[in-house]
Amino acid sequence: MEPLTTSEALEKPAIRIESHLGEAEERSLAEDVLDGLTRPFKELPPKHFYDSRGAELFDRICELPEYYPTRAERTILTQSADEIARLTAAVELVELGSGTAAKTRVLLDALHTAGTLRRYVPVDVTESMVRACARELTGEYPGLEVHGVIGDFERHLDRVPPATGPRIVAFLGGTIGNFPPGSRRRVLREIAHLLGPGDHLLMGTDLVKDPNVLEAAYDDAQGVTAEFNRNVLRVLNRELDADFDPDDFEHVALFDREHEWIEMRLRSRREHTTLVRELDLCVHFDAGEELRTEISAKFTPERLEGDLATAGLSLVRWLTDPDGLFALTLSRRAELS
Ligand code: SAH
Ligand code: AVI
Repeated sequence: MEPLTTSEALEKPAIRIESHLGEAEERSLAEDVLDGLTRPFKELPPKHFYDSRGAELFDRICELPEYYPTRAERTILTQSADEIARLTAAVELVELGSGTAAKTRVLLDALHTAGTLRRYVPVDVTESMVRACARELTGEYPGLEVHGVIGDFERHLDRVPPATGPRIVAFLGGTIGNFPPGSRRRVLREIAHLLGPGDHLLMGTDLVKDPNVLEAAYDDAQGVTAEFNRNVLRVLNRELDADFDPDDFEHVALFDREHEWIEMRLRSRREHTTLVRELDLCVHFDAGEELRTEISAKFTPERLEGDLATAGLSLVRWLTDPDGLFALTLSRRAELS
């Protein structure tokens, strides 16, 4: 059984927020930690980075000179938002992993100007982000309804409300790249099932480029990405009563040329054992042992089209920035086109 849904009308009737994170979410963290930290090669899924501190650190990453994806995607959106609004005639925008919805405003502006926009549906695991973004956007766009879904887009896509007209499902920032190839296929297939005949998926993906540029984007000079990476240990300390010392771990970011993805890891500076009290689990780290915390896949046009096709999606538009750093794709369910 899925956890109980708490649905509440907030201060403004235009806002509805539903939370699907409860005990099950705590269980998911516990299961991921138990599973991931007892493997021969230790690993944790990246969704646990994003408590409110992690979300703030991610926002700071987006402003860093080395982290080009946010700027490149914003450039594409600015160039193409009117065309996207015209092609989709969307009355609603569902956004997966919406965060602060900073770039989303470019799209909302275009849909608002086109006169079609009625509803925005942000879906994110970070509760504070969904609530703040609902408050801000209803203030910024008169008449806009916001139906926020606090949940995990790997488990709660069935909680996205039914469409009220043509819609765009946006999955921006390159977050699809944070899934390894097998899960990526599954997630894309599930997302494709949110699309009806008049709907479009708008997805951002980072492109393969010079490894030096890529590695700098994930290992910035100010050390913000390093703090973001170590933040997952603070989440474990708080949520599972663990006793990690984040300073025991060095931030590592490297481009895996074979798989064409960035890997972020935490490398233990010394041999030590950590206790995760909630799980009654002792975790031993050798000096130099690494824990993988994220992959961030970089795409070629061919690979991306292949992934879309496997999910039953057909490409409508391929959009990129003048430097060819990042891509936005607009696609539809092939069988419904
Ligand atoms: N779309 C924004 C934010 C990207 S950061 C942008 O382009 O800048 C990734 C976002 O996805 C974060 O807000 C994080 O909380 C959310 N997220 C990560 N894994 C998730 C999951 N499994 N379910 C729902 N949200 C998730
Ligand atoms: C959210 N995601 C697409 C970011 C990325 O680039 O893979 C997360 C991130 N990790 C380090 N910096 C940013």
